[in-house]
Amino acid sequence: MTAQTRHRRRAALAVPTLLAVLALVVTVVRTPPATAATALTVAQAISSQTGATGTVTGYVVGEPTATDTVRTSSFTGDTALALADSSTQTSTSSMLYVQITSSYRSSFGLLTNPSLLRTQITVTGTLTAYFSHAGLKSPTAMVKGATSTTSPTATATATATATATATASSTTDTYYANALGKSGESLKTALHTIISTGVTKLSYDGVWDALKVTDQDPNNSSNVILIYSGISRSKTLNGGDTGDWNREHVWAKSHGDFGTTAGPGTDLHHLRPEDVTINALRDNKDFDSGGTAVSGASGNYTDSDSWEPRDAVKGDVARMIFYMAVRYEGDDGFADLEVDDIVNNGSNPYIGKLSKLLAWNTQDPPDTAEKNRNQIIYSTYQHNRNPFIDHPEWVASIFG
Ligand SMILES: [Ca+2]
Ligand SMILES: [Ca+2]
Ligand SMILES: [Ca+2]
Repeated sequence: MTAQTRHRRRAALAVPTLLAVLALVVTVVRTPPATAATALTVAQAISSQTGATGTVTGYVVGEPTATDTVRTSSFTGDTALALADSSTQTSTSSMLYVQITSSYRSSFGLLTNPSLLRTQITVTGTLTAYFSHAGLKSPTAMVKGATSTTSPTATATATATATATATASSTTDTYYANALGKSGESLKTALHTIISTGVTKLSYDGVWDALKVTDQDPNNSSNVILIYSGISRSKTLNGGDTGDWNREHVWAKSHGDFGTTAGPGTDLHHLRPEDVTINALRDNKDFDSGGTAVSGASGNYTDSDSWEPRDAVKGDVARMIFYMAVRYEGDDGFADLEVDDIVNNGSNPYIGKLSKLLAWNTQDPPDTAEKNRNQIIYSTYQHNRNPFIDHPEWVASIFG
């Protein structure tokens, strides 16, 4: 009965093509040293990590993602860039890592502006370590090109207000810089801010097309994989009839009553394709072990008050639930979603069962497909990440 039209949609992941931009070799004409507003070179900024304010001119040479790692293609975010005195510099020890705060990300983030690579910019901010590396944080001005200002901008003027901020671990990327070293409630608070900043909210219609990309079958680009049943089904069979797949809210809509307006009801981090009939069987049940085998969804079990997903997605489900609890804190017009250790939560803004979800997070760690999905949502759709896919150990710190 399936005479299906196959649309071959190639998921066009915008991988920035790096043309070998041969920068014109320009002799940098340096402003005479006597001029008050001369910007620092990158070398000078690296040797002036005093916590004072400084203005630096340099070439954008990549995106730092760890102390010793600077990406020059396939950028992952808009939160940091690396500057050097030479546009072709590859040694990280000759680079200054610049924090890009939210107001500058749309103009200076490399994910959004890959063509900035190898161009000259001028940045004013605090000369202090970023990522355990020579850096500039909390920029107060970022402009393209070399500055020619004659205003008496302070250059490395010693101030007594240098704040000693903790430096980031070399193993963690810039996206989580403000969460590093924290635990428990303060980690949750920091992550809430990070994953709620600069987010693009999809429409419920937009979710259809996004799921065809985020949940594409790796072995068949015409299909999506259904979360619970694990079945590969044609992308074109999205809809509401028997045999179609539709949009499963892993955090059931009724648990917080958020519906399908832009917000939690359209958040791709917990939306997955599922067969219409199986989706209805899961209904709004909490998660727990046990019950009888679900017909048509091998490895899943259910009873009157709970749903047990198949082993391969137990951890995925847990991390989606934990993401929702951190992302939605009641400060944006929607309910404060939280995890508790019971079933039968009904329409309360809670989902259980915490003890099971903690175990499932450990039992089924993130795999390549789950990480890839997180990256696509970040780079192409919502511009936020599920921290528990990147750092599953944070689950126990916050919820354990
Ligand atoms: Ca049960
Ligand atoms: Ca899994
Ligand atoms: Ca919450």
